[in-house]
Amino acid sequence: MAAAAEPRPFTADAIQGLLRTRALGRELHLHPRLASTNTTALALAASGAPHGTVVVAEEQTAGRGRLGRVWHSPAGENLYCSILLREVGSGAWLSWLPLMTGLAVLKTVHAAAGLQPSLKWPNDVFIGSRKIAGVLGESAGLGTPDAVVVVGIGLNVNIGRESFPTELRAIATSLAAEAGCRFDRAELLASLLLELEACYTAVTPEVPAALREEYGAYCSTLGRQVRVSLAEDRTIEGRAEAITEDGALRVIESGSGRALTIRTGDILYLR
Ligand code: BT5
Repeated sequence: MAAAAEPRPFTADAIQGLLRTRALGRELHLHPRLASTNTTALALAASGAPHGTVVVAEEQTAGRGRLGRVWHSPAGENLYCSILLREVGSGAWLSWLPLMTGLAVLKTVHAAAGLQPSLKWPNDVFIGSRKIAGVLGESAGLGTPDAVVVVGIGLNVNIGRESFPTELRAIATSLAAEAGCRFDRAELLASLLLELEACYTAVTPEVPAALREEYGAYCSTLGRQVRVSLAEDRTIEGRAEAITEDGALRVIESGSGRALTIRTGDILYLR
């Protein structure tokens, strides 16, 4: 469906003309260049922007990953967007939000290009052993009536594999690199927002078992031998066994056989 040279310009009007969502993207800001769409979305949240506001940039000069890492964000080729959510649940809703976001990105990539992506817990989207998309969730005022969550998504769309910087060339990919053709970013973003809205609505107020199972079916982490980097340079190794009801990863530690519940950590696949 979206596998064509960009037939339409990537503008706010073009994106909104394709939208079929209730709230997501009804207010949409598209900038030629931003430091980080997450930063701009958090600032908009502080000045009262409504639920569902979407911030998009053609280029990011300080695109952020987790833990201070950098998200490579060159101009004109990819999607960098942040979604501001005010209809924020608590507990399991919050902890499943990043996982559901990864699932929505995976479904969008699959529908657009017929590719078979997988999820690396909690929310990285991979094609084979290469990362095609990442998610960064940030929040403000949780537990207050002004609670807001900003979900940032970086999806590599039309960037050629040779255009990645050397350190990413072997570990990153894009829709175009995998499918051999260019994609219409306006159409992709409209599809992504619809998929996200469906996922977010489905997990309110509880995360349905069917969605948890669907996530598990796509999650390449389960059953793997992994090394988990935790806070303060601590690591553990074991077998990733399950996703818990609140979205954490259960790992059976090698040697001790203890069941550990990982809520935040970096996962390395050992085999
Ligand atoms: C992530 O971090 O995967 C979250 C990335 C979120 C980016 C979006 S773009 C819109 C919004 N605004 C922002 O400022 N951020 C969000 P993490 O799991 O920490 O992965 C970062 C690592 O992925 C880096 O250290 C690189 O190894 C790799 N990486 C960086 N840029 C990449 C890219 N474009 N494609 C694939 N891998 C990349």
